[in-house]
Amino acid sequence: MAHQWRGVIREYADRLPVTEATKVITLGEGGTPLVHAQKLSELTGSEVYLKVEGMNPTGSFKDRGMTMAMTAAVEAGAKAVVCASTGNTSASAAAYATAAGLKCAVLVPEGKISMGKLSQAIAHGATLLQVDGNFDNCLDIARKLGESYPVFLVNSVNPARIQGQKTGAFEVVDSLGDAPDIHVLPVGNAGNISAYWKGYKEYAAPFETSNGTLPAVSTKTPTMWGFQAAGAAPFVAGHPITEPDTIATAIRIGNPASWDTAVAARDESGGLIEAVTDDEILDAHRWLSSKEGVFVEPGSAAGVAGLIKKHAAGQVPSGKTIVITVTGHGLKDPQWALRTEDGSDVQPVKVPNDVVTVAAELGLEEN
Ligand code: AN7
Repeated sequence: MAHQWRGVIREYADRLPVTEATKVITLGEGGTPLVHAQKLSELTGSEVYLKVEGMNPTGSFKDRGMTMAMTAAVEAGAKAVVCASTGNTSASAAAYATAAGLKCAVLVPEGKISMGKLSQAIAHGATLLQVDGNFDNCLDIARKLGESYPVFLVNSVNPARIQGQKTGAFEVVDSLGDAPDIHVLPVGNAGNISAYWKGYKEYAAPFETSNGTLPAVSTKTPTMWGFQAAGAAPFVAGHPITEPDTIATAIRIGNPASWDTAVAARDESGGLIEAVTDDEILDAHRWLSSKEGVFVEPGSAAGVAGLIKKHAAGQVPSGKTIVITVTGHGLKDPQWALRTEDGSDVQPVKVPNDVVTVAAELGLEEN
């Protein structure tokens, strides 16, 4: 009988801090496609797969963590939740708060979040405040609200978020039959690289549950490769960046909350966190849409940009299995597809309502 996916909490309940009695808040997140990237595989000589997280209910990987955070908020008896966001967290929080029947407040940097994400938060009825500051300033305020006011913080500094997001690694292993050799992803606030590493480590060792010990699922853990936008690359600088700047607004973050766990993921896995320029990000964005058939938002293309850059430097091994998490949907921020490589706007060709002219415009000759 066909299996109906039940969302990440029910699918992976024995590996998450929930019980049978937990009232689960879910929109059916997870179970996203692992797509074989044909052209990236040809380029590198490795088998490259894309974990397409734009297929989550609100169009980004944030839903994996938000189902856990909102479930925890309800369990704690919260009436309202708050988050800071570059856009995707606010979209996800607003949707899951609606499902939970909770009030939701979101703090976003003024003018620096995409229209798609803004409209999601509004559509789901969140109170959206545009702060005169960047994401890091928003997160400071959100943390203080969570500490001193009756609102529940659902940013990834809440450990429930990381618990939910680790299921991305479980799904990759469940799809491939083992862990990949390299896992690549964009890095912003650094929750996701921390969560994947946690998931991979848990799957590679026996796991203690309240009902006994689960055997290891994978034989190994991957090397973690993270990529930041060059103008917002604190891990590359080795210190926070006060004025982060990149067109990839999702990852325009200068002071990542999950600093230590991200550094641990990098170092324990023998991996790296490097930077890619905005031009490299936009080239990778175009590569994914025009060569692989996968439409992502610019920030999501940072991992692919990193792989292409490392390949050009002769640093990508062949004959390996490489997974890249592409974190959010292209429809979140569609304007970037409407620019040509020289930066001008794409102008759709206008034609009269006439088949002969349309055929001529398409270069077709009548049979
Ligand atoms: C598409 O929504 O931080 O390194 O507030 O939206 O786990 O932060 C989003 C981050 C990558 C970086 N790709 O992940 C927010 C927010 C997309 C994102 C990241 C984000 P982390």
